[in-house]
Amino acid sequence: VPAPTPADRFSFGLWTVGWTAADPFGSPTRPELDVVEAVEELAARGAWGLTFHDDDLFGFAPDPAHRDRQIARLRKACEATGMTVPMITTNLFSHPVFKDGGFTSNDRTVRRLALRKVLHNVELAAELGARTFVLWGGREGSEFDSAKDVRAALDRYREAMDLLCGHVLEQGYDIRFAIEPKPNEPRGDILLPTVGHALAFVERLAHPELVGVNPEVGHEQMAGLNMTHGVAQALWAGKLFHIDLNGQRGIKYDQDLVFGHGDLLNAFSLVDLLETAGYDGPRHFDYKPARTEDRRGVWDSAAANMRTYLLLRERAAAFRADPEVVAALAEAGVPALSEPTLGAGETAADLFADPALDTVDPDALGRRGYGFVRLHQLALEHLAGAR
Ligand code: GLT
Ligand code: MN
Ligand code: MN
Ligand code: MN
Repeated sequence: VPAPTPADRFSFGLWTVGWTAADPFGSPTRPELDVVEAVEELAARGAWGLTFHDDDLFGFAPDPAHRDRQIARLRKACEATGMTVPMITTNLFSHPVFKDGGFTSNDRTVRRLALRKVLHNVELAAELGARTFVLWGGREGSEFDSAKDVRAALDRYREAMDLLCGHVLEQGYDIRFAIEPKPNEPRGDILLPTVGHALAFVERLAHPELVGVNPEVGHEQMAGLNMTHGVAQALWAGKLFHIDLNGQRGIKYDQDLVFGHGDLLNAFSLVDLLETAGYDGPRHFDYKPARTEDRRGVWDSAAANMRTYLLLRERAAAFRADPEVVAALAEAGVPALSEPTLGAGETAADLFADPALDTVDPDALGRRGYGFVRLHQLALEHLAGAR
């Protein structure tokens, strides 16, 4: 497996390697990580980009001198290492003011504050040349059905998105927004809980072309969904603007494991999809180094994300190139699904009148085997290095 290089477009959130591992049950197990060290250590391991929330870099409501200093230090570290800032985002979830949400808080003043906080960071994204702006609405939701008018909340969410898009268009910024779905945690129920909900929401906006999705492996899997299917639908809709790669084991709290350390077969099919569908955006890791890890464990786990991706990329390419796999795919009818069901110009009347369909024996067709299990075993054997 080759070593990661910037051409692989691997990026990390400052909040990932920088997580001090405080959880709801315990205090931090690691010291704060400085942004310059994060850039240097990631660059040394072949990463391409660093992403961050406003609060990660300079805190909530920073004094302007501190904010400027932190931005300057980040810029300098990027210049020295060749690292980039491909995406930034805003924290609308940590401060108590956002406990009932940002864009969709029941309190109008909170909503106005949230919008202005995001606008400030959109300006910063433009300054730093970040082309994607992620919005994870972790606090947009409720625990109690009676406490949130969901239709009004969606009106306010749309109002916020329309303002942000209008601002970007007015200013001529080269920035697109990516909504990150999550079903729950920290709220009991979060609005836009899955890729599908987010895609449907985007179509109701004033500038749908500026808004896509940022699916996260673990978040789809927390909803019991197939990440590869969600990403495929986002690609189909032209809406995969960004992606959060990590690992999750089943329907439970958000684990943010290293990519591949959860559902490995689904990670395999996801890499296969990204690499064959022509996705050319960032491969962004949104994981948390386990609470048990010291500083060395942080960098080992960062490297593990990239190595796993490259390993899966290699295994997926071998799978595609194997003649037995090609034959099994054909037997399974996978390529045949790309053929349109109707002939050119065929109408419902033509279908009614098609004599070939009159002689088809549905019982015989129903006895056809598809060989899906053999095909999947071939995938597993490639994944396991047995072929
Ligand atoms: C937070 C969340 C992540 C989001 C980040 C972007 S913040 O850590 O759990 O999934 O991607 O806001
Ligand atoms: Mn997560
Ligand atoms: Mn998370
Ligand atoms: Mn994420």
